[in-house]
Amino acid sequence: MSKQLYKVFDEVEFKAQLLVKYWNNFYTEISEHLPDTYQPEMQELSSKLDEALSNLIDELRNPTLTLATTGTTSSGKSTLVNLLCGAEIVPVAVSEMSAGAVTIEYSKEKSLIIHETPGALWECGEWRGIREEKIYQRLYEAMISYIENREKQPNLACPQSTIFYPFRLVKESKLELPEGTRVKILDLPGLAYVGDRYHIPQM
Ligand SMILES: Nc1nc2c(ncn2[C@@H]2O[C@H](COP(=O)(O)OP(=O)(O)O)[C@@H](O)[C@H]2O)c(=O)[nH]1
Ligand SMILES: [Mg+2]
Repeated sequence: MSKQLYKVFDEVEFKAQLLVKYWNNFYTEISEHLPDTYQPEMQELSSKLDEALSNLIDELRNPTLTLATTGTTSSGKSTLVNLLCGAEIVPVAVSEMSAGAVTIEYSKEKSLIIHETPGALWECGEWRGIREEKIYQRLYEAMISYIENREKQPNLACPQSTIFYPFRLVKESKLELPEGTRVKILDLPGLAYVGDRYHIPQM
């Protein structure tokens, strides 16, 4: 499977390199006939194409596999994410708990980033080498603070966090992902739907 995938990726990369080569040839040729005033625009086009090519090559060599949770509030999304991580790092609760998206990216080193968001009343920042309990605690505090204040402060944006963690899904799996694949798990907040009498958020 991963060999076939590599072949497709190699072909796409080859075609993209070819396109850049055609452009460069065309650019050299047309430059001789165009007045100097066109040069800055042509150079800008060239550098944008180079940038797009390097982004494409980066994505092809390090593709991202993203797993995201979806479901009603309190349906067990965060519990499942913790199971896949092999640690209690995202807050779990009987009532509505998850507020804002938590992205967990596979990494050998552990760290937590709580991003600066409009009106944030909780501590934002980056903590490297952070322990599991501290990750849980910081996320818990941010989420509770958001849930308690969102009515009073209508411009309050929900917390956005990224955890870097050596999670079980990759460490102990036999997924045989292509080398260089980035793996992300997204723990998304659920929404109580109309008629769902069991999962009504506590306002
Ligand atoms: N009985 C039972 N309870 C569960 C299960 N999964 C999660 N829970 C509980 O359901 C509640 C909500 O779980 P949580 O993962 O926070 O749900 P989320 O809102 O979808 O993220 C928590 O009290 C969990 O302990 C399960 O498989 N069985
Ligand atoms: Mg949750």
